[in-house]
Parts: sequence; C-alpha cells; structure tokens
Amino acid sequence: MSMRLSKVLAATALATALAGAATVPAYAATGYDRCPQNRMCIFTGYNGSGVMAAFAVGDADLGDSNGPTGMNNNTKSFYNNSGHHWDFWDLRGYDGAIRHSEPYVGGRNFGSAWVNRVTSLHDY
Ligand SMILES: [Ca+2]
Repeated sequence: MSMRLSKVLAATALATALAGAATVPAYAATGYDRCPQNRMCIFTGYNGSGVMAAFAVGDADLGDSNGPTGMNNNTKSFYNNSGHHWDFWDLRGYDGAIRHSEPYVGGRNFGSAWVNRVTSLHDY
C-alpha cells in the first residue's frame, strides 16, 4: 500500500470515528454531569466514571433482568440529582444494611463499606 493511500485511509477512519462520537448518547460520556435532572444515578467507577444507571424511583433488585443490568454489587459512586431523599440497601427488596442520601447532594464516592455493595435503592 502506498504511503499516500494509507494516509487517506487513516484520515477516513478518523473522520468516521469523530462522526460516530457526535452521535453517541450523553450516557456514554463520563463523569457526574451526564446524570439527568431529577434522577438518582449510580456508577460502576469512582467519581462518576464507568457505566451509569439513572433512576426516577428506584430498583428493588439490581441483580435481576428488570431494569439496568451489571450494576448489582458493582457501584462505586452515585449522584443524587433529585430533590428526593434516597436509600441504598445491601440486599434486594430494600432489605439489609441501609445507606441514606440527602436530596441534591451531588456526586459522591461510596465509602469503603459501601463500595460494590448496593443491591436495591429507592427514593422516599
Ligand atoms: Ca449487596
């Protein structure tokens, strides 16, 4: 392959990648800012990184197939971007140990006791 052709192909690939990036939904960004208004968001990474799941009212079991998957016992930070109080529980069905979040606290890392522990969550 000629040098000129390989440069053209590389430029085409870059343009395609940029065009694709422009159409990626906001959720694919990183950080707390992608959490929509009036939602509780949980993240698989610290500081709002990784995969995000956003909730209006909660989820009784992050380990089942109803709602987002891959989040059970796999969240390290959260962003309460709602005016509601929220609770996180260790067990499904809002049971076991509980951790509370005040409204609009913004982004927080879970403390060491709660890293990779949340299994259900609900506002109230
Ligand atoms: Ca758990």
